Amino acid sequence: MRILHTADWHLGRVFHGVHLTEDQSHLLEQLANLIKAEKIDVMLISGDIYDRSVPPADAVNLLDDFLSRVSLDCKIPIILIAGNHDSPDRLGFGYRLMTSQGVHVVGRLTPKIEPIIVKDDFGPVYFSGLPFSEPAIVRERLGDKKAIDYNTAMSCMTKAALGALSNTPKNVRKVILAHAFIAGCDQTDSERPISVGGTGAVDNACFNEFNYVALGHLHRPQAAGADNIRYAGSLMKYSFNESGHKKGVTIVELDEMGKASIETVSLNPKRDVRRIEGNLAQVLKDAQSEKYKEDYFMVTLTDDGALLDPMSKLREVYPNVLHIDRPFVTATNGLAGPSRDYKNKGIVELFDDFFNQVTDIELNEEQKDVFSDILGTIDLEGGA
Ligand SMILES: [Mn+2]
Repeated sequence: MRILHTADWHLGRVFHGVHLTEDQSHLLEQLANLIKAEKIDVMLISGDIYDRSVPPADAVNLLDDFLSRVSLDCKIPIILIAGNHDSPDRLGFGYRLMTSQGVHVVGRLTPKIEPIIVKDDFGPVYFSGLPFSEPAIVRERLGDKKAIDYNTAMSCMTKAALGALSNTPKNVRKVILAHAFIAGCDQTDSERPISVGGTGAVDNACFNEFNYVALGHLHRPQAAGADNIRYAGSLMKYSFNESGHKKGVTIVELDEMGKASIETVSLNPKRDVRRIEGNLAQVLKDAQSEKYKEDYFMVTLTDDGALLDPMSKLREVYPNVLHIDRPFVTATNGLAGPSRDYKNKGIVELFDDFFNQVTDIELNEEQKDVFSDILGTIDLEGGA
């Protein structure tokens, strides 16, 4: 059986003020073609389908178009679960109706975790979908008091999923979808922490009985302690710290014995997310040979002096510069006030103190002279 595993689409995401729906649509178009070309038998989406609990209409339309197209054209089952960004109830709207079309949406955690059965030439494969659920929800819905944190909550859910399979032969093939932070895995800047004030970490031992574990939540594609327990990673880069990631989807070939072979396939974004560094003049000059001008850029400017409207200058060559970082100009908030003896200091000395605070650089004698000269041309008393 050929399983396509993807996660963390975050449809409707806004990145530094830019709506990403067009970029996401471009990637889903490739994904739909890939499903056909790779003869995929079942598709899994492991949570964070939307970026917010109330997604914008464009994002809802995009998901609607994609699910309809893949379900009607390719006629393969699709299984999706809610992540910590999704509203379980809104995502789950109409799920009983869609199930008959092969689109299985698991929004809310239900007391019985019904498996979804997909057959191949070797027999059935049982898929269990665990929607993201806080420990209190797990205690309430599954009636299991042992769910006191995210780790024990996940154990309760996997136990319930296995319980629902108790009438099947012991070596039947099993796949599970979950949205969680597995201890020891790499985080990025674009995930919302699962738990406030705790780690929210889950031990992967609770997945031992499953042939493949399709995880969502972490945005870097990675194995979670074993080859068959994986994060597919996010659909695209959602922070500048992910500029070095290779985003895509995972294709899992599940053999007769339930052994999972993994292949990762990259997707080509409409606009990539890049970081460049240099002084303003150099960055503008290098832009002549830059092939990817339309990409989303973060520019780290190494200049230490004042720059007149660097954003406009950069956007003339890179229209999608979204963020400028000035590491050699320290933030102007949180300035320490003037020192105690400021009344005994001259204006040049006071400026030197201020300049030192915002740039970490001491004025040299030549700069002090220039400052004094300019000062001489200004009427500081404000007299008539
Ligand atoms: Mn996510």
